[in-house]
Amino acid sequence: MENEGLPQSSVLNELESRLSRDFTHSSGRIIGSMCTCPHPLARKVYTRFLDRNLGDSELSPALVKLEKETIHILGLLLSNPKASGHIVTGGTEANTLALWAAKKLSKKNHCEVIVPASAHYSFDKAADSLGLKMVKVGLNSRFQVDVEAVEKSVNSNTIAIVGVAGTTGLGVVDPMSELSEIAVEKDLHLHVDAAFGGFVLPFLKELGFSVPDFDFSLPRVCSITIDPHKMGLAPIPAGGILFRNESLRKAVAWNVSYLAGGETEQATFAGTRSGASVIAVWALLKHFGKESYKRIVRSCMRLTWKLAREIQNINGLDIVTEPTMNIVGRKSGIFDIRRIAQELRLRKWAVSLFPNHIRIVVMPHVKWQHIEEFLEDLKNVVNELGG
Ligand code: 0PR
Repeated sequence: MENEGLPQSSVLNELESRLSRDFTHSSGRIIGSMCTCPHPLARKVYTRFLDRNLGDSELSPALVKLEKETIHILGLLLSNPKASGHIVTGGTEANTLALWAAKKLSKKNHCEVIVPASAHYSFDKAADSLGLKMVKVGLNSRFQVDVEAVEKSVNSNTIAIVGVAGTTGLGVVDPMSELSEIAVEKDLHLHVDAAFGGFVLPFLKELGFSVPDFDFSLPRVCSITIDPHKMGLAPIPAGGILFRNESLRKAVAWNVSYLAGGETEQATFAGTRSGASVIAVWALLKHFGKESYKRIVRSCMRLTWKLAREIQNINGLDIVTEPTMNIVGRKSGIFDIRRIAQELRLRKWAVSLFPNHIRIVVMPHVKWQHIEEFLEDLKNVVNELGG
């Protein structure tokens, strides 16, 4: 640290110039990420209420009420007006809280959790930190978890099953109603990771597409992750954990007695936590209503289908599977997919590389003009590699 600080203007100038070299969502070049430009209203309320801390919740009863209303709206979206939960730092915290609750309520000594091979790496972190054994189960030909293998993996140590509604790699939805049947039969906690799909599937359904049941409408779905900072257009950090009822949430609640606002209860990993995040999510839910989210999902899906069709028209390339949501997996039986990704990155496209495919996520900041420019570069790369 310098002895004497710099003037604000020189700090700002330095930041502008250094950070301008990084990728931005608004450029349309980030096409492999699940984040997007936060909506202007969310930016406005976020900065306006930046000082609010939900960690000392008794200082802000109005804010606590706003969080409850936010969870109630999300609960209604996921077929459960009685859902209880919190806006947290992201999908990682939400998934970890869900498994923590399952572990605490199970009272078993050696806990195992059954997780699809396609699940996000946050479950590896959760299992490692909570001391759970993770049992990874393979996928069927449609990249969904193999339900029979899940059933066979259940044993006396199993405490929970995880299903994903919108996998990180391909946006696939696991056969949740079958997982629910197993969870009912074996008396297990079923956690649904809809970190991405939570803000897509309900609106796709309203748009008239056939969407499998994945939410609290299914028995034994005990918790759901749904992240506003993905398709909800909220500023980072804003994840969501919803429990089926208050007693599940209470399983991870901690009493803190000495705070400025008085005694409080925290059921999140973070102590001090952003009230501004909650306020921004509340503002967006109120401002957008279902209709605006439907419009956003519809326009992302239109571009996704167009992109999927165009990829199939390029010699040597194919899609991994028909897109369920606004994620396209691109593979090649001829070219080394790593080389393609490398060449695209040299052309300043931020694509995401999985072991066997390149993932494109058509977020709201991605417009058709970006997709066209991208396809042009992709064709050039394939021509060059094809030689
Ligand atoms: N569950 C699923 C299904 C996810 O896809 C993700 C993250 C998580 C949980 C964890 O969420 P948090 O990252 O909020 O803790 N999915 C994105 C991914 O791994 C996160 C991301 C977003 C990564 C933007 C990069 C990026 O530029 O791809």
